[in-house]
Amino acid sequence: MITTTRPVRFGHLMTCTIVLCFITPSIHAAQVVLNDRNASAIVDPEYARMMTWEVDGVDYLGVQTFYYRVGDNPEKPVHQLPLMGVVESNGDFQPGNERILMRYGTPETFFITIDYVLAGGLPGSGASDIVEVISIDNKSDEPLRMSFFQYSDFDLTATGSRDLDDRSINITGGNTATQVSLTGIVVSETVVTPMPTLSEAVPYGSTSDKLEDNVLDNLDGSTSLNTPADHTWAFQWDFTVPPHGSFLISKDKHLEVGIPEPATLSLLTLSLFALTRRRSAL
Ligand SMILES: [Ca+2]
Ligand SMILES: [Ca+2]
Ligand SMILES: [Ca+2]
Repeated sequence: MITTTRPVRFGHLMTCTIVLCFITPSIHAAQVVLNDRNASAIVDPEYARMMTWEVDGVDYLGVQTFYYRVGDNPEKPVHQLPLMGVVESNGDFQPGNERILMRYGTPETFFITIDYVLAGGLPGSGASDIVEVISIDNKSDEPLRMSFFQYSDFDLTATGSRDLDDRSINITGGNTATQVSLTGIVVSETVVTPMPTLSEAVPYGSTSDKLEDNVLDNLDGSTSLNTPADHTWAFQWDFTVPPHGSFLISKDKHLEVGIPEPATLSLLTLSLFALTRRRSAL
């Protein structure tokens, strides 16, 4: 394992600390904590999953993770691919690393790179965002026919109960999932690009079972769930990546506990605007 810490200048604006960690598949990759203002999240590179998303000290996430399928093979968890590297970084004026990149795959076949950026709101505001960009890079000389799956199990409760606190999930426009708790907590996810091929909104267990059973499955196309239960949702993309080409998925998740204050929305908008400018400059 090679670990380096070095300062990097972003023009005249800020100093960014980047921690690079190149990993061989047999080496354990430690969990990473992201922090920004009122929010924190624990990411587990070894299992390609986000395990917690705390806003003002309360965790609302069961798990978010990813699966892939090549051709007509059964879908597999992304973490079964070799973990090629983890990059944590602090690229703003707020304490703590708010960004992590995780890369899986092999240089001879393909890479799947997951890029998370956490944006918190003011303390006590109850609001936070996570921006995700997933890149699938075909490193071979042949077209790569693939399906990619994102699975989310949010538990929107401050009580610790995960059974009946989710009131509804609705997927609208084919690309926006909105989950609401009995107490009015809202988490939403908009796929900026591209439009998913299929979605699924079902009680806990159904989607994870079909994605883990080593048999080819597609999501069922469901878009609504209005019975209180432990809810989950998932998106599926079917696509072909040309030789040495890339496929990019961009998403934003927003968590809202209570009524947003105008100042909170302004801060989040500024954070996301800065992120967009930073990405466009890379
Ligand atoms: Ca920071
Ligand atoms: Ca399956
Ligand atoms: Ca749930």
